Amino acid sequence: MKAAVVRENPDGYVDLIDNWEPKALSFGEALVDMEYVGLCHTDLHVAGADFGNPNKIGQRNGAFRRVIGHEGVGRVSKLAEGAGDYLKIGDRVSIAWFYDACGVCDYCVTGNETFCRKVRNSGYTVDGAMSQQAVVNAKYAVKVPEGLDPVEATSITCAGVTMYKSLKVGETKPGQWVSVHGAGGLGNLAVQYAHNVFGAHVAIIDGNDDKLAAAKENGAEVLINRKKVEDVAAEVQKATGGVHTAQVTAVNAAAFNQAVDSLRPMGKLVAVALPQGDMALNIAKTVLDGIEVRGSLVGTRADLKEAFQFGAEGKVKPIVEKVNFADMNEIIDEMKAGKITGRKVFDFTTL
Ligand code: 8ID
Ligand code: ZN
Repeated sequence: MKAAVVRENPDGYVDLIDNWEPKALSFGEALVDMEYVGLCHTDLHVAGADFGNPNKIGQRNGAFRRVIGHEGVGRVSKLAEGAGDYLKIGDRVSIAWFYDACGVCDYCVTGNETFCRKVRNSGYTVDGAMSQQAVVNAKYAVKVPEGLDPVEATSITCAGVTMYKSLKVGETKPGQWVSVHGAGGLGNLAVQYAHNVFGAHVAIIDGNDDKLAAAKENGAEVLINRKKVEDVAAEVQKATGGVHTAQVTAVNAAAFNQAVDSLRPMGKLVAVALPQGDMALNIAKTVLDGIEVRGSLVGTRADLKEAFQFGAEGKVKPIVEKVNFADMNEIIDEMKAGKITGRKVFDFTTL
């Protein structure tokens, strides 16, 4: 069957292969017939070995090649022993970056399971969703609610839950100002969750006017094209008086510095994007203004369930476009060039 795998010498692109087979099911696992899979910028990081070579992690034999993908939605087609307590045949489930964890460590039992030291990640440390079938751990595969479009659900599986969680991590309150640096797949959903779920005001920053226009339709009140202004942070400060929370989704270290300078005293920077490098943090400003910096990583099963529910209720509506599996490397190029508004979602139902 067809799958998109990381190249033998990872170069940021994928090989599309026809002869891939999912692993045999173990106790507690289920097989999923894939319907739709969105492409997240993290897939590009994985394919480029930005976090280490994924073909060498969890290696089973010499020919090992990792299947990418963690914005997957499909239907359960087979259950191993022990899986039927949690899923049944025909259930529509998601395949998210958070694949599973140990379930017993301090992180797992306190609702911080994504930080488990034994965590496994779809499309990185285990095979992901970009294949006609995929294996899930039935205890960990979050169901997609009835009433949520499966194509839209793919975007909530990573981009949506990530920003819903990071707005929680930023302790976003109604009426506060949130700046969203980067209006890509994550950024446009950050606008929707911030405005429609958390009741916040949103300032959005990107270099692409189409993405800013989409953000405006979704409720952003301050739009800043970073390529058309001299000082992004000064513009944010002028328009908002300084934001309470800055959400950084831009794959660009400079955006982190702009985000710090956009904060008001006691503001929180939430780091979400994963560019290579370090962020500069002026010590005096951090101390004198009581600045907080927090990292935020996807979401737990509970976060994803909640994030899906807001989608099912129509409070957030991902911007999605169905595309062909065969065009994946061209779409990777579009994402690298920052040309995608919302998400491109690969259609596995027509393969
Ligand atoms: O759990 C997590 N922390 C998590 C989850 C999912 C994704 C983290 N990520 C990471 C990805 O690995 C990636 O590094 O978040 C980052 C954004 O993912 P994405 O939204 O899927 O990428 P995208 O659709 O390509 O959007 C990136 C946007 O950043 C803009 C681009 O124009 C694009 O719209 N951008 C850039 I590049 N530099 C900018 C800047 N200086 C900028 N926008 C504002 N200021
Ligand atoms: Zn992702």
